[in-house]
Amino acid sequence: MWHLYQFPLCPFSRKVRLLLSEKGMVYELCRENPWQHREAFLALNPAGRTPVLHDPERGLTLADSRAICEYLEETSDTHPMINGTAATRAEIRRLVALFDENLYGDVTAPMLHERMTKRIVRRAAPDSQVLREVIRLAHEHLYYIDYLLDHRPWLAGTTMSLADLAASAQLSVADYLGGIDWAGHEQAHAWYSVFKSRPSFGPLLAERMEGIQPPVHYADVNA
Ligand SMILES: N[C@@H](CCC(=O)N[C@@H](CS)C(=O)NCC(=O)O)C(=O)O
Repeated sequence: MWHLYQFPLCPFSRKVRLLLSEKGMVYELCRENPWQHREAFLALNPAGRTPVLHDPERGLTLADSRAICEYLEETSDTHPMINGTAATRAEIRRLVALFDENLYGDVTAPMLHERMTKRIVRRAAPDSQVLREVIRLAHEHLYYIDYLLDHRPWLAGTTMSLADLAASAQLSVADYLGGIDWAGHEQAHAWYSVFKSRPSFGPLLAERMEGIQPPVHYADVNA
């Protein structure tokens, strides 16, 4: 069976978890705090980052969420998430890169730093100026998601794809940490609400990072 090394607020692990669940694949969660630089974990992934997907029986180790998702797509026939014409597949990959890099860099990573790393690792208070700027940048990303959804039912086209999983994984972590103000983003909010109701999303919404409580709306599928 696959073992997924992750911690509850890692957005890249969330993307892999959503993909595994949407494909109906069974896996076991292994808690890993990458900031602890555990030797056995570094042996699996010298980059020291989550997620890592490991199959002990086959001695197979996959690291980096995009490499993992591509592997799962190539080796599983169920519920393809990088699908359609070559142009559609290129659009899916463009958006996955945009959400993994820009949405993460502008919003999720600074939120994680201010609200998780500072609290758990450094025992310092968040910087309110940084938090305000992150919420402003989150609005910019949500405007772009609104724009995409004005033109298509799903982010990359007519069907749900890895682009939707990548965006919702980042937004769910930012939302947990109080970085998302959904007001004025009807399209993005309606799309995200559909996601919150999917069976693949339920376990993510139910999980908590110790010492950090999400806002009340976070796990409410009607909010
Ligand atoms: N490009 C990588 C990014 C993974 C990543 O940045 N993971 C973070 C946790 S969300 C991490 O492990 N950071 C620890 C570190 O960079 O030392 C992926 O897609 O898997």
